[in-house]
Amino acid sequence: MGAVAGRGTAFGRIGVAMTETLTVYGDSISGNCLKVKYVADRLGVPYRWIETSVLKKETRTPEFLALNPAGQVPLAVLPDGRPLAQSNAIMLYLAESSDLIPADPVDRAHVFQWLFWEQYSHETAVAVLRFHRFYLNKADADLDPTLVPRSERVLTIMNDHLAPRAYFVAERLSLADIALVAYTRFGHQAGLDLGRWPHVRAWVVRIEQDLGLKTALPAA
Ligand SMILES: N[C@@H](CCC(=O)N[C@@H](CS)C(=O)NCC(=O)O)C(=O)O
Repeated sequence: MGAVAGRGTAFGRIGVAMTETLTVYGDSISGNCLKVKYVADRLGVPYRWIETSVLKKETRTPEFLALNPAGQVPLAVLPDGRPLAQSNAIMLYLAESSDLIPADPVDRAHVFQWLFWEQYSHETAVAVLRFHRFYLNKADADLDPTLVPRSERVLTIMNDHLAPRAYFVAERLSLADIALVAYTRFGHQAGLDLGRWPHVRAWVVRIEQDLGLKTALPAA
């Protein structure tokens, strides 16, 4: 594990007020962890990032399990010492009262709709496929045969949703875009060519620009 001071970019879009430093245990290869970083940076929330490697099993040490018995990153430790797990819960906490969560109740519920879908249907396909192919170097014959069709299906659902719009909800950047872009932007590492889903590809570039990220996508 290694600590790095987080660099909020002070966009002044009112996130959670932090008087003492927030600590984030995260692995930089993980989209779930990067979501938290993207939101904190966007909102200018200061944090200390403690790099915690999944591949080195640093989430399974007794010290880490004492903080999060689920043995998973991301994990935030709030300024008052309370731990908070689950990427989307951490994002919601950080973005409280900010423009990343719409004020309109239906728009807000639509953001939640996509956050739940991301965890249940998207992350369980695209992130797992990427991990098995790119990080575990599994041969196709050794993959769960449902992973590729499930990943293609979620990208098709996203592509259809994005065809007439620029953002997932209310035509502006929200937590729905940030949650969904985290693994989608690394789709090529899962063997998924985003050129097959052009609205998704264009949206990834748009969200990366909004977040001030250098594109992760290979040249078209
Ligand atoms: N639903 C959780 C998933 C967290 C998760 O799966 N974390 C992975 C890295 S992306 C992890 O820590 N794996 C280590 C392990 O299970 O040992 C979230 O969104 O935070």
